[in-house]
Amino acid sequence: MSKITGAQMIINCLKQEGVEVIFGYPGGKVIPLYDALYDSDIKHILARHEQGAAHAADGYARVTGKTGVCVSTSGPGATNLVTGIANAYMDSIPMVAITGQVSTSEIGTDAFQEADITGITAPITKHNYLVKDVKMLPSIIKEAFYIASTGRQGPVLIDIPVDISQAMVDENITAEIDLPGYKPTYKGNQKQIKQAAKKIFESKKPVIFSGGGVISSGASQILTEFAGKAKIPVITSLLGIGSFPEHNPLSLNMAGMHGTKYANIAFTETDLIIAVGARFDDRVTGKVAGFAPHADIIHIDIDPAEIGKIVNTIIPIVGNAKDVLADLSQRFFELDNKKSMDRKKLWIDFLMDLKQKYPLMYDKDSPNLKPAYIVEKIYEVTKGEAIICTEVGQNQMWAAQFYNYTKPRTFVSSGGLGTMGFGLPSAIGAKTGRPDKTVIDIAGDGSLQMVSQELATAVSNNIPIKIMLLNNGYLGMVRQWQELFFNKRYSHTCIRECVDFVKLIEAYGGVGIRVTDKNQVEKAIKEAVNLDKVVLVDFWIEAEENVYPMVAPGAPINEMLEWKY
Ligand SMILES: Cc1ncc(C[n+]2csc(CCOP(=O)(O)OP(=O)(O)O)c2C)c(N)n1
Repeated sequence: MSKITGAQMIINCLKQEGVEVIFGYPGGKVIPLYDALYDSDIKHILARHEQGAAHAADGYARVTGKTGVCVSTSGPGATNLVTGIANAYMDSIPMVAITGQVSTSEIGTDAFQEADITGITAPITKHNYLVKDVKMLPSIIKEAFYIASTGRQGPVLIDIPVDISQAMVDENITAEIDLPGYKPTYKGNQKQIKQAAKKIFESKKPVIFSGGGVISSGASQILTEFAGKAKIPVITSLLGIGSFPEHNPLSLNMAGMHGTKYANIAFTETDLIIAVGARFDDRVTGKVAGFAPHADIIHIDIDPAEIGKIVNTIIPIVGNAKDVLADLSQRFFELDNKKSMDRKKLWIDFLMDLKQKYPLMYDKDSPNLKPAYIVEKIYEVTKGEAIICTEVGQNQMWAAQFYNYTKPRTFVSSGGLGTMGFGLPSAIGAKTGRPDKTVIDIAGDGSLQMVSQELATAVSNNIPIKIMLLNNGYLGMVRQWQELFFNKRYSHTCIRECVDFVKLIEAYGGVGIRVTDKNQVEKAIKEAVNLDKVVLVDFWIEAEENVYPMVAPGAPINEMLEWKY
């Protein structure tokens, strides 16, 4: 039997998993892997920092539904991946991270560039491996991809000592998956589904709460059909954005700290929440004791650990959102449809009224450059067809509020971890996965500076993303809290005039456009979108603009600070 190196085996295994692109950064302990990559047709995108590689793999996974792959060397390379891995873990994104490690004989000796990355990442991976025998590579890699992409998805790390990559192994050894303790449940319990259908049928004021699990399981279409036919309004979490078309009258948009007033009132008034693939994050519930005081909760989730974790549930259903919704919908429509709708009519009328009464607002007549106006214009110019990635902060909330998302996998944002610097590299990953789409990073000036080196990645790999920088000269979201709750004491949040972003993108070889006037907004967005280049539009927005509505930390979600008319 012919022999190959461990590194060549890794490449063969990745190809077997259908991997077309990996994001990475080389170093001593992965040189053998990079050497094998040299002869392979797997595309490699060289990031400029391992965190960028991890976020790019994450963005790629979010828009394609495939497992994203990132690679780094041992020690500092591996620890630089940590934020990206934690980010993927919190948002349940399928990712395989491959790290180099010092030789097996050196492990535990504080060898040069040694870090115990399996120890470090144990709490932020679904599973991780240290490969000790080259013959184990095929089965470990197969298992890693299987675990990352099934059940509740998430990151898996494979740490590979350099001598394992260099060792010789039979080319044809076969890999078997044997994971007796890991059997995700896809089909929900039929008795509970029947009970849930009856409960929905009887309720007068139901809402569906749709989370990221709806998108990752491919349940958006079934959800949309079910909600539409059963006439049940839909509220999303941040990660659920795109799971239900926002132009549908039944959409109540996003709830929570910066959600719509009508979604938050709906949660407060509802008698039944049907939560699907959503985990009741504190940004949604506000003060848990005051959350949805009149509601019974049906919770559908692939991860049993999520059910009952934050809120009490009367009907728990463990399963895949797509399978469970299909069964639930069938059961529901076996009941008397008309009776159910008559019961819910007042509720729908009430919510439609609220939507009219409390739309998302900003001062449209202001001559100043308003971020909400810019996001609306981005929506108009791209006709709602772009993939929008975001940084973290006010920019993220304006991007969530004022672009109208109609399809799953078009809104890419760091939900659970709230990672500044996620937007630019995730946009690189998203554009790599969906080259046919316009990919835009709606950015803040603080976040962008955390990863601005990735501008080089985009330019040098010809990945023509568009960065729409809402430049307020502040760490805006923190400044907003300081304004509202710390008496305007802006302690270390002013970052004005620290960098000329137009010159910065030009230095990297991209195109920069500065916009200081409202009248230039549309033209600049059009120009950026139509150029086949990396473009950064530096919008000098009104510095102290706030995101409204807002629930103060610790308050119930129906008590919202609002934009003053
Ligand atoms: C890595 C990281 N560090 C700190 C924070 C805390 N934080 C949340 S929002 C924010 C300000 C973001 O500023 P900017 O990127 O300029 O966006 P803006 O809010 O102004 O739109 C900070 C510091 C974070 N979320 N992530």
